Amino acid sequence: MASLEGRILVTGAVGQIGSELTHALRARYGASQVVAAGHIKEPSAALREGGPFTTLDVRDMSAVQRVVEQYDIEVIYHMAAILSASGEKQPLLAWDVNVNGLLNVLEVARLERLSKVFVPSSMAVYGPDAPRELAPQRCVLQPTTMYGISKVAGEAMGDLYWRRFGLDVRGIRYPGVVSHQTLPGGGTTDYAVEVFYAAEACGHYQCFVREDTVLPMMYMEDCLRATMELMDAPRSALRYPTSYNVSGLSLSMEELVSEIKQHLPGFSCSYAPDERQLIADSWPQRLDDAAALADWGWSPAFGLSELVDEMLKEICFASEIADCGAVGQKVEDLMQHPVAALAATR
Ligand code: AKB
Repeated sequence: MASLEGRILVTGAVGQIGSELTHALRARYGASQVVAAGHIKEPSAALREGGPFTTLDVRDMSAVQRVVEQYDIEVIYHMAAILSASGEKQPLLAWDVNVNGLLNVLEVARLERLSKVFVPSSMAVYGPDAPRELAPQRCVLQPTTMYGISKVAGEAMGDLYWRRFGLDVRGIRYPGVVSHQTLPGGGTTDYAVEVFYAAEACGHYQCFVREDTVLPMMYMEDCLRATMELMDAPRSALRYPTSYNVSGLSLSMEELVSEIKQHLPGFSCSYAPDERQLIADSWPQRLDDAAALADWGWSPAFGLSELVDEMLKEICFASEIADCGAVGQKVEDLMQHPVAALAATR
């Protein structure tokens, strides 16, 4: 088992990536070594009972400091954030959580002399003027969403804390992440997850972006591996420590639907684009991740058919063991989510 002197703190541990990252880190470092911090959303039993769990509002700097001292934290994975679609509805909240919350984490990490901080960025740092067909690692970043603006600020803050204080801050620009354990919430790329639950439970999905919308996506297993591989890499090898592009695959909704139909021939999808289409149209269709390959050996394992196979297998398995209740429950959760409700599955 890998070891660290202190413990790891995962903020946003009840979220889509945070929850699976917590499980992966607990498997690697030992359950008692990884503290999961959530805020409003209830944690699953596995998360709460699988190791230390605490409630934390990252906007409260003294609370962040208390948790870091109480649990003897050495490394933070700062996953707490407001995603793009929610951020457009509540831009001030998005700024407060994504920028002020991050500043609190960085400042506490500096004061408490932590060894590393992981700060996720996103393909949302690009705006409509960036090359859409293949967004380069480096270009002028002019996002048009509050979420994207907060992520550009986050990348720059991470760089500043390294240059000025020597704090080792690292980050990845995630594409849309597709997974089956914890639902995403409030993101633009959520449709690429919702479609699987709707396909299994109802045989139909009404999608909130057009069928020709192409965005970069990645399966959760690749996302977790990319995150841990970047954190393991020697700092001296990293030319863009806080902002690596990583790619998995790029696909249109049309392509995704046709791959799902290979498994579920009766599945149908209709399209009712809403305001999230504008966000999707402002993002690149593919990310150039040559720098991640060159600097720390990044290479994705999941293509479209592997991703669809795994998603349908896992969701189908969950529904079998829970007597068809689990998938229905996920669809109900989706319907209750204020943003996802706009794309109500039929
Ligand atoms: C979102 O859709 O907001 C996120 C992201 C791409 O950062 N999934």
